[in-house]
Amino acid sequence: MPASSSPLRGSHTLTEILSQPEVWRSCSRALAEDAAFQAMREKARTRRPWLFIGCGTSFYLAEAAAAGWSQLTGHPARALPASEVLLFPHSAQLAEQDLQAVIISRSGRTSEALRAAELLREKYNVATLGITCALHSELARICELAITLPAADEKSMVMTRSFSSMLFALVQLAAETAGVLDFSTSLETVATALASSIEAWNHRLQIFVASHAFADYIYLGQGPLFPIAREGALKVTEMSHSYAQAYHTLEFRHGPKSIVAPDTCLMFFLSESGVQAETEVLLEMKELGGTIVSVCNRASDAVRKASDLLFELRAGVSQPFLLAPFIVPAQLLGYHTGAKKGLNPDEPKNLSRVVLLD
Ligand code: F1P
Repeated sequence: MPASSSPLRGSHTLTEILSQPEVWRSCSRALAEDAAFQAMREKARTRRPWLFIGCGTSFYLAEAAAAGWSQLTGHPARALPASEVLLFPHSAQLAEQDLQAVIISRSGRTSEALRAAELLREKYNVATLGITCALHSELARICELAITLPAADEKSMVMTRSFSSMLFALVQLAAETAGVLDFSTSLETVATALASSIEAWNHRLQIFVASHAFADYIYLGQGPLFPIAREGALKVTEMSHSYAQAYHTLEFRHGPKSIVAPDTCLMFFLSESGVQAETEVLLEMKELGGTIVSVCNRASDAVRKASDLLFELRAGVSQPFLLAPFIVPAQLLGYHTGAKKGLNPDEPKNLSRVVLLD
């Protein structure tokens, strides 16, 4: 990046996207020394079910964290937007005994998230864990315990490394609580795999975006990858003001596939356990003329042949460790599509870094 006085439009976002492998490593090291994280690891052994809560990107993070939590611990976990906890507390089932709430907020200031934390703690006497990137945050003041990841904080209004780093922190808590595997070895495997690919991924996406014009962006994922698909759609919407939708992969056949055309960009997040059924949808959409972008750990020949653009991580880790790295191609697609339109991905139109309500 040229050392000019004013940063290039959108440079914060790109720098923060490319910094993820190193930031994941430093966050994980910091958590090993973090008193709140260690205290939560002890408490977590007896707490269930788990309710993950957030707004915007932090809500999709909550959904991915809940899926990863259940996969790693075998314990029940679910996710809700903070607004649902506030507006429909009864259907949020907050009176469950030993319920553990996790409130996620990069800024630690989002009004809905703070109000949900207060309601859970004061009215429903629910255990509250806050997770944020902001030091000395309001959220940390309200919650019983709070994990803070300042290394993952961002200058960009758009959440990228904060999303993936806070997700990895919750995967680390789940893995260490369940004692199922050596978290740091798996994290190092993923960080090394991405670090060796991310510059090439960035270059290939820049060329792909420059040589295509899309009318619609579709993101498809099943199970724990559905929230990743939702976050992918939000990234291209925030950074390039494009119209995007996310679906469970097999659900896309039940109506939405009517829009597929060559100017439809379909990004598939392929899971390890459902890949055969997901690939059948991918091949069908290729037949219908869609432009296919595939994100997976290792591609089959059929996926490799049918993909217009393919991202393989090639890391020997279990599914919960693939959630964070899989969002990177979607972050880069959103960034380069916004930059191509002459927009500033650091400061999307109509958005504020924090949604503050009176
Ligand atoms: C949540 C959020 C962001 C969004 C925008 C507004 O913020 O919705 O996801 O990109 O910046 O705020 P936070 O509660 O995680 O700080």
